[in-house]
Amino acid sequence: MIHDTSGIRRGMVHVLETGFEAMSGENPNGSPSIRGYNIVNGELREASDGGTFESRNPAWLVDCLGEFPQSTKQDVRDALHAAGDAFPGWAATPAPTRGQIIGNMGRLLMKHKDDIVRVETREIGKTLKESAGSVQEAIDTCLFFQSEGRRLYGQTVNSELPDKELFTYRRPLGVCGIINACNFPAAVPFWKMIPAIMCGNTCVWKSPQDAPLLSFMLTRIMHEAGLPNGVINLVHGRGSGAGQYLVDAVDEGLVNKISFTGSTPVGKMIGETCGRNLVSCSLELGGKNPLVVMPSANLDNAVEGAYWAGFGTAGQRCTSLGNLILHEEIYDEFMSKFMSKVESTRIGDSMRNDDVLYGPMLSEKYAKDFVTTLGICEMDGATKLWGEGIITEDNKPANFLGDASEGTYMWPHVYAEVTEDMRCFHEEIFGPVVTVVKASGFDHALHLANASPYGLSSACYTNDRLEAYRFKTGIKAGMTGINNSTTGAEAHLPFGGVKGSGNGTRESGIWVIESYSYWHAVNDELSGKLQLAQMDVDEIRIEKAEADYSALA
Ligand code: UN1
Repeated sequence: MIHDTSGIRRGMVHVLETGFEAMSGENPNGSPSIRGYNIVNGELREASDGGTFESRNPAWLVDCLGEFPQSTKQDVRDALHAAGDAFPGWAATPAPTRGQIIGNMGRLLMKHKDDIVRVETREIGKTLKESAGSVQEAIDTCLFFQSEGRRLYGQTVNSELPDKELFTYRRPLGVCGIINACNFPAAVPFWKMIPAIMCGNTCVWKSPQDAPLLSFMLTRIMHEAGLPNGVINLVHGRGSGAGQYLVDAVDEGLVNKISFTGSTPVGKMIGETCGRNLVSCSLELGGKNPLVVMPSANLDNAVEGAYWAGFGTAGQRCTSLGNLILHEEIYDEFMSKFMSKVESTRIGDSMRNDDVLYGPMLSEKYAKDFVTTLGICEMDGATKLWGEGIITEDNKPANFLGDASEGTYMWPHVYAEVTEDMRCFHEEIFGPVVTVVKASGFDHALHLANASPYGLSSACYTNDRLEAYRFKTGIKAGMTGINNSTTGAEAHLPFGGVKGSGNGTRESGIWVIESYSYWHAVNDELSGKLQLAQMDVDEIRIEKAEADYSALA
């Protein structure tokens, strides 16, 4: 249970008195309605210097979700010390018990799913349907790892010496620093923290600056599920402050693991810090995910997949479509079907409009960064087929619903005649834009699919089995869809990339356990004497074996 040691009310609704339902309702009066806190050792804490920042609904900027602590270096250190103090007790808790608490979290998430989904949509503007998908991914993760707590197997291994036993055990790493982007604010932190705590680690979670209320709700639910204090500690912050303090603490020896989802440049900086300290890190970074369409493909299906991969979530998934690579034979037919969908895209606030494909950008910052990066396509001289930047009341597509001045909405963008020598072919542009590249044949298409610096997700639409096989074996990527879009990983398959998309670690399923535990090899000598491995081993000589064999003949 979370204890209130804050003593602060300031006329706002107190987070522990607020039902989740109240958190999910919009509040268009412009001022924060909820006071949010860090949660350290099970206590509500404000920033040590009293600093705060606001969280606003990007679909309706007057709707302020609340005010949250702008954590200081000291706050992050306090959280790390709380996680360090909680570690021995949690590591000693039987893994099946840890799993049961995780299962309780999944069941509580199910109970509160509708409210959590509404908060996710309110805080980052994703459609209700997509928020429900993200929350379901967190639930699936809990239910998967509940039973992993009953496995967490080690091995018994035969010794080369008599009267001696060998074993392997999975051991927790210690204190994990968790940093995630806000686009999957329920699924991604749960991908990280649930296996981390299942293995017996404790965590300090720096919430994404654009989803502090949702992160607070999730941490509160984790405690209500029976999590002991100090196992998960939540710190908020806007800008690079709190996240950077967490990474800096690696140099001070306060962190045993960093798990990060975000941009490649930040991932590289974290990797360098961890590397010089020999601290393990999991890095899930950017992507420029290719989707190839070959002449044998079902074109309607391919158009559907490319459209969803490019513009679902307003293109703000790390698995979103980057380069659409079309075989020249189907180029015109594909593009005419694709463009008619793009031009009729329904965009708006999903809380107030049904059936929108996407809502606003995740926040004003994401909108600003998108517009800047989009400039690369223009500078490269790519041919713009559709898209006029920011949607305003005077500049909006036909199917924009609502009042554009209320939020941060973007047109869908399509740039054609993109070639391998252009920057926009290689750089991730996080938002609703697809760059279209023409291929002369399968080998050329595969070459293009491999030509960007990234290797996260990929897809190929074809009904030629040999082509599908050659794509699967020839593509360098962590994930591949055959006749499917680039997005949509499931919670029990390994998620992650190669090349510029990460350092080879994986999230999800049994594979992630490698990232949050180390193998401990133990030998138990029962003979009562010193037996030397390799040296005291009975030698079976070939000459003797040959002699024995000849005797038989
Ligand atoms: C991300 O964008 O960081 O596969 C995660 C997908 C989602 C997860 C995306 N299940 O698109």
